[in-house]
Amino acid sequence: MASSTPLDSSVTQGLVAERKRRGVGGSQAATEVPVLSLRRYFEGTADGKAAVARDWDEACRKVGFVTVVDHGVPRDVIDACWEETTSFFDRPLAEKAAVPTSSDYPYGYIGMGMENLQASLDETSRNPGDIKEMFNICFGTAEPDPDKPAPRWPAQSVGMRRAWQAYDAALARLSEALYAVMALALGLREDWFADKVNRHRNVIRAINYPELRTPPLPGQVRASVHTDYGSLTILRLGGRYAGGLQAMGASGEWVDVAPRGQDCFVINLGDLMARWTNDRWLSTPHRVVNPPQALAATARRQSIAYFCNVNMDARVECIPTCEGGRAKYAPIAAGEWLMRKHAQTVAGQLCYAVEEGGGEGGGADAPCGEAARGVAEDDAGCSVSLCPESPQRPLRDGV
Ligand SMILES: O=C(O)CCC(=O)C(=O)O
Repeated sequence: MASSTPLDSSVTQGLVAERKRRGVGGSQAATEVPVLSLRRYFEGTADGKAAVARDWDEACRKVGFVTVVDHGVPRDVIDACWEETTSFFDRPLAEKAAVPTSSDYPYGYIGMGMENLQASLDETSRNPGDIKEMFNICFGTAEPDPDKPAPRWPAQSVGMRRAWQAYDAALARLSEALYAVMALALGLREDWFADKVNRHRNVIRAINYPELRTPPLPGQVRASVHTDYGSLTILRLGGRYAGGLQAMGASGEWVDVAPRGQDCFVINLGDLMARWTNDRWLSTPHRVVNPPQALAATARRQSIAYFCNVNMDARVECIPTCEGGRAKYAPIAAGEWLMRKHAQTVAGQLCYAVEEGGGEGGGADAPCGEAARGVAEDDAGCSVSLCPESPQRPLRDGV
């Protein structure tokens, strides 16, 4: 367990109070994330499926996080995606940033310090941007979905495309199995979610947390406290230092979410699922804290989050078996909810300055100028400067 960092402690307290007000459950005693094998679900017997569904229900009521093993995703598919992702992040910043996230493309590259996840909980948050860079893709499904932008890739990415596509297909299959487990856990028909996710907008988000060669800004962490927005997140963790992910307990205490062995996924629920289930299941606040000082210079970390998002036009309203006499939330359209949350985290304080080949922060084209304080060097020798005190500044490339 770890204590709160100064800048997120007020957010943590606010979250605890707000969750109490909403009557959100959760176990005070949840000191670790349960491990769940999907083997009995895949074996296909009614008893086996029911047992998995029961354990899933308990984990989601008490913790909102579960570590899944025997998940059925082939190891070579995971490894290929993992390695292509590491190679992508090793490329020069200019190549990565050539496919930026933008108002008409909410995927693509998001650079160091450009996202402040805490702002999704508190729009007035002015804490420094998170110390990570990301690349996002949404493949969609075979169903017609004319509004969905086609995936955009960096140059020379044939291997990456192939590996990510295979990963997406395998994780989509895993998510289908998990939706079936969830339906059984909620006392619904096994295929209850099927027509709500047949045009899903699942997103692969690869995240690189580079080695920390200079001290972070006060309160700056790898990923600030947030809840996820969609239905569920399937996370693969690794790198030289895989630690740092923490889930918040009912009293605001932080519990380390340690990956168990090599072949598991950490799964957590998002806000949409909490609403859908009338808070029977938890969308648990979490964060990624910085590595211990002594390890920081070598503590590169990588994660690949698979965000499961339902059909954009799905109407999310209290699932009948979860009503318990009163639906707490008004119905919402899934897509609107998602885009509003996304916009909150990348608007506001975002800017960064880049000098190819190293150098001090605030180069010739640096939007931050002298104000830049946090400087990290990426593997390609670029200096990346974070300037949290320059809100509302336009991003590079007119984003
Ligand atoms: O990298 C991790 O371990 C967690 C990332 C995360 O929580 C997120 O991006 O929503």
